[in-house]
Amino acid sequence: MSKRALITGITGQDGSYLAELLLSKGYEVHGLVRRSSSFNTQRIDHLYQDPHEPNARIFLHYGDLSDGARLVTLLSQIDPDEVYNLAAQSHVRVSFDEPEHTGDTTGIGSIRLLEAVRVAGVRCRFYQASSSEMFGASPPPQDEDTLFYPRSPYGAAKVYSYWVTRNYREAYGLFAVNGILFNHESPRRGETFVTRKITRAVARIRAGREKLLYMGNLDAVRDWGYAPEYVEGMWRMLQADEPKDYVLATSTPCTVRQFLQTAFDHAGLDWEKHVRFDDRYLRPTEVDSLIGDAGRAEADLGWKATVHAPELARIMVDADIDALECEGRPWIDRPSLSAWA
Ligand code: NAP
Ligand code: G4F
Repeated sequence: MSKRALITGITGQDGSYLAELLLSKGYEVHGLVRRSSSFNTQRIDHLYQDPHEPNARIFLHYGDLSDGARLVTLLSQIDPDEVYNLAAQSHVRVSFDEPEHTGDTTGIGSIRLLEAVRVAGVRCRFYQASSSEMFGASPPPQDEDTLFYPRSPYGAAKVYSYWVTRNYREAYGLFAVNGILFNHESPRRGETFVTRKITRAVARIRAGREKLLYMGNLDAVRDWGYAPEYVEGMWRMLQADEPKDYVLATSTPCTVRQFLQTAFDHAGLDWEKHVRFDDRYLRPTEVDSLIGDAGRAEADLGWKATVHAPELARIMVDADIDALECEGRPWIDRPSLSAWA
C-alpha cells in the first residue's frame, strides 16, 4: 500500500517541490488549493493527472486554512499518513500591511488544521512549516535552542504555530514536528521575494526590457539555500523514529548586496548602474541577520545543504533568462518594476 500525504500550500514554491518528491517515492498526494478567479496552479500543472484515470496519484481539493469545517471533512475523507502544513501568507513585508489576515492564516490556520487532525481521529504524522523569522532579533548563529524574538506579524504568527504544534505533540501524543527553515529559493520562488525579484530583473535588464531595479535594505544578511534540498529535509523529519524540531540552513551568510552583485555579474551587468533605493521596500522592523546551524539535522537525519548563495543566484538567473526567452508564457512578461513588495 502506498502512503497518502496531504499538502497544504501545494501551489506554492515548497509545495510544488514536495509534491514532486512524494510522487517520486510512490505516495498518493492530496493538495489543498484555494479557490481563485484565475488559475493559481502554474507550479504544479506539470504534475496534473486526470482524476478519472485509475492510476491517478495526485488529487487537488478546494479548501482554505480559514475554513475549519472544510479541513475536518477533508481529513476524514483523505485519511492521510502524513500532513505537511505549508500554507501561509508567507511574505514578511506584506504581513505589516495585512497583520490580521496573516495572523488568521499563518497562525490560527495551523491550529485549525491540528484540530481537524484530532477531531477527525486521523493517525498521521504532521509537519509544520516554521521559519527562521521566529528568531528575528536574536543574534546568529541560530539553532533549535535559540530564543524567539519575532520582528513582524508574520514572525509572531509563526511562533504561535510553532508552539501549538509542540503542544499537540505533548498533549495528544501526535507525531508533530516543526521544521525551522532558513530562507530557501529556486526558479519557482514568488516574484516579490528579494532573490527572485533580483534574478527576474537581471534577465529583463539583460534583454533590454527594463533599465532600473528599485530595492530596500541591501545590508540584511540571510542564509539562502536551494528549495528542492529543503523539501527532502521536511520528508526526512517525518520518517524519523521520534518527533523532534529541526533547523535546516546552509550556515553561509550572504548580504542582499552580495546576492545582487553575483546575479548581475553572472549576466555580465554592473549592478550599480541599474539598482536604485526606494524606501517602500523597507520594513517597520527589520531582521538584520539570520545564519542557521543545522547540526542536529545533519546528525539525526543525515541532511546537509549543498547549494549555497552564489550557485543559487546563478541557477536562478539562468532560469529567468531561459523563461524570458520562452514563447507562449504570457505571465512571464509582467514587468518586475510593478512588484509590490
Ligand atoms: P509560498 O510560495 O508563498 O506558498 C504559500 C502557499 O500557501 C501557496 O500555495 C498559497 O496558495 C497557500 N495559501 C496561502 N494562504 C492560504 C490559505 N488561507 N489557505 C490555504 N492555502 C493558502 O511559500 P513557500 O516559500 O512555498 O513556503 C512554504 C511554507 O514555508 C510557508 O508556510 C512559509 O511561510 C514557510 N517558510 C518558507 C521559507 C522560505 O524561505 N521559502 C522559509 C521558512 C518558512 P496560493 O498559491 O493560492 O497563493
Ligand atoms: O526575500 P525576502 O522578502 O524574505 P524574508 O523577509 O527573509 O522572508 C522569507 O524568508 C523567511 C525565512 O527566514 C520565510 F519564513 C518567509 O516566508 C520568506 O520566505 O527579504 C529578504 C531580505 C529582507 O531583509 C528585506 O528587507 O531582503 C531585504 N530586501 C531588500 N530589498 C528586500 C528588498 N526584500 C524584498 N522582498 N523586496 C525588496 O525590494
